[in-house]
Amino acid sequence: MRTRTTALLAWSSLLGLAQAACPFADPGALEKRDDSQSSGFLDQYKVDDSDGYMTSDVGGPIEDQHSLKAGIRGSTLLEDFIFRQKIQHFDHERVPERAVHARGAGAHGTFTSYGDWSNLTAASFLSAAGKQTPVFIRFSTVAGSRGSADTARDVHGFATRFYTDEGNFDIVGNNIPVFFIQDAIRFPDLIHAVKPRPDNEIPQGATAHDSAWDFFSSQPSTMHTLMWAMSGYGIPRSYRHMDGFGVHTFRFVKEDGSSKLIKWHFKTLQGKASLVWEEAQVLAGKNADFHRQDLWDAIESGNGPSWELAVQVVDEEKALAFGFDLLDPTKIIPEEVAPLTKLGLLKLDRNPTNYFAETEQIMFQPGHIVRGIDFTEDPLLQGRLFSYLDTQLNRHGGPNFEQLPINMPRIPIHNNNRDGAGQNLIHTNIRHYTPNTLNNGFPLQANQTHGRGFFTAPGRVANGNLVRLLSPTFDDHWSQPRLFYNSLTPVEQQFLINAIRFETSHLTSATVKQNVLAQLNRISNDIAVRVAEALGLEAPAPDPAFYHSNVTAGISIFNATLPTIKTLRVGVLASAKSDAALQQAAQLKERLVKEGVVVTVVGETLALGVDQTYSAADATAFDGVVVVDGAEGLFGDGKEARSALFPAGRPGQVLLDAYRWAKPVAALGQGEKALKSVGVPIKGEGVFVEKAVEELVTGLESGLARFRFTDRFPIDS
Ligand code: HDE
Repeated sequence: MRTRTTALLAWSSLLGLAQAACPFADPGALEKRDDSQSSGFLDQYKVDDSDGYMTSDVGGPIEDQHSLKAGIRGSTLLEDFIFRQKIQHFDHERVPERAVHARGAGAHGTFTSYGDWSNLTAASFLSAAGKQTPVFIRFSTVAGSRGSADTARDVHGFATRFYTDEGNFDIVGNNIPVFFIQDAIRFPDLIHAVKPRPDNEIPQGATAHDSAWDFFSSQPSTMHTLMWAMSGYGIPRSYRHMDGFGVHTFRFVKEDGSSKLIKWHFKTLQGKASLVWEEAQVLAGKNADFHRQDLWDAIESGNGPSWELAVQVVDEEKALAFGFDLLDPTKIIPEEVAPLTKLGLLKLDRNPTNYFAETEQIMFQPGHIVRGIDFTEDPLLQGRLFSYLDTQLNRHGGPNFEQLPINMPRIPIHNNNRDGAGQNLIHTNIRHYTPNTLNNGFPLQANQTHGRGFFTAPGRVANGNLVRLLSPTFDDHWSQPRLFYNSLTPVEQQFLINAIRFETSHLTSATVKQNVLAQLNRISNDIAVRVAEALGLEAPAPDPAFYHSNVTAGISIFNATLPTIKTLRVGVLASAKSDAALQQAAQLKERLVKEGVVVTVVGETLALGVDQTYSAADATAFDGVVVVDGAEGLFGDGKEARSALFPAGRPGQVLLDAYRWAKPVAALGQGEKALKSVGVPIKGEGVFVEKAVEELVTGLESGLARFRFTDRFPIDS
């Protein structure tokens, strides 16, 4: 095993050679070190236990299954250093979980630039077509604790680290392009309101309670993000099927110092897809790891997800030109106003080796910025620049967290920061101050012209009277939530209303309910009336001064077809007692697997050819379900349907749930009887009944790409 110190020595010698000529003075010098960026960087830290004897932490071989005692039945001795070391390490295994975004999963990958984007930014990782940069992405939910269910309704974190050849760059974003509040100073209030009650710690990972909606309705800047979270965006089908957003407006800075405002977007190439609410709730109990499992499995099967990294670019002078302030993080820039420029492709292809070392210890910061990218005055972003550093100090317990392998830049670090808890580096420079003459002035100061240093956009100006206020250009909280609502399909609007009905039905405070209706009414009287109906309350009168009929593209999730059905999951409901059924299931599986579909054959027992039993199978595990010829007996009222091998009615439940949750369902031959017996309309959309495998596959493929047949859901009349 190569140690960290050896790796750094290798760097030092590399630098030592170059020092005379000062590597940073040569803009090309860093580029020449691209070999440092191999995805094997972490390998040098891996510990391989595949042979050898167990040792103590300091290297002596030991046996650790019995503690040292005075006599065979006697007390354990304090001198037992083997016992103490083992238990002590165990007692200290946990670090504080993230205050928010505690529940998550991550993976490694690569970003490849589509071109030389020096016309937009001096960022090195965007400087040439084909240039590759290692990345790590961590996806998360916000409110739940580390052990909470993946499918809780929530905003989802989408945090990306680029290990660029000019230092680490993080986009610590979300799957929703806007945020609840406009000034960072209110963040603790938001999180206190959303998290479980302080007395009984209920509910876990859920906003369906008085405090959350009390805050939302008292703080109308939350309305826009709330609309997104109550829609399909709050319950994505997987991390792979969601877009990512940087949320704030940032700046691209060019070599000549000029800058433009930008918004970051990650566009999923898997297509956007969402669960339906009841399914997400069932999943929380059936498989709390649904999203992390999905990401893990997709990568293990060689089908790692991809996104296109894109930006909306806007001239600084236009910061107030669109009827809102670009510094306000509760606003999107509609794509009609500022189209996306696609900068490159990001692909995840490697799962972590160790969850704690990589996913848990990666410490993102919006302040991890590289040359060519700069901040804006967005007061939410400004506050985050403090919070993330502070939180990492708390989680790690000291200032050397950037030295953890997953956090380490892939380039050498030179500065006068020293010592601190967990210092891993052995600094050889005894003149650790600047300016100095005794170390020939090294390390040198790098700026825009010398050493390709980070530079703040020279065009940025800051002055003004000191005020504790928010700009009046941040005042409109209702037009964009309405834009969002107008841009959904009628079924998606119904889903959103149902979600708000679900949440507000949990409220006990009459005042909060009234406040919620008042805020919703400013977005849309339609929403207020429909929510009020479920609450048994009067909706406020319409307030046309707030209403408009604008729409924007790219919001609807359910009206688009997925670009690929690879990795989607199909359950083939068969019977272990019918050879014909198993044969047909095998044929169907072979055919669908060719399309990259993951197929699970379900039977009463784990007979040959059966992957899962009916006692464990569930519609939540499948994107589509097929009943084969010969399995129909399991669905009727006959003896077989009441087998002790599975809970009463389970095969029919799997089929019916798949249908109720709008998934494609299909039957081969006599399997049709199963559909009829559970009440699935044979001629309905997304229901495929065929005699031959090939025809069925054609129908099912189109059904999977369509993903959900939402016309199965009733809409308020
Ligand atoms: Fe965060 N946020 N946040 N946040 N956030 C954290 O940092 C915070 C905000 C986001 O996978 C914490 O390392 C403040 C917006 C993600 O490790 C903490 C404010 C957006 C993650 C923190 C915000 C985010 C975090 C907790 C208001 C989308 C998980 C642990 C000013 C653009 C990153 C940590 C990961 C995590 C503070 C608002 C995204 C406490 C003060 C807006 C994806 O520092």
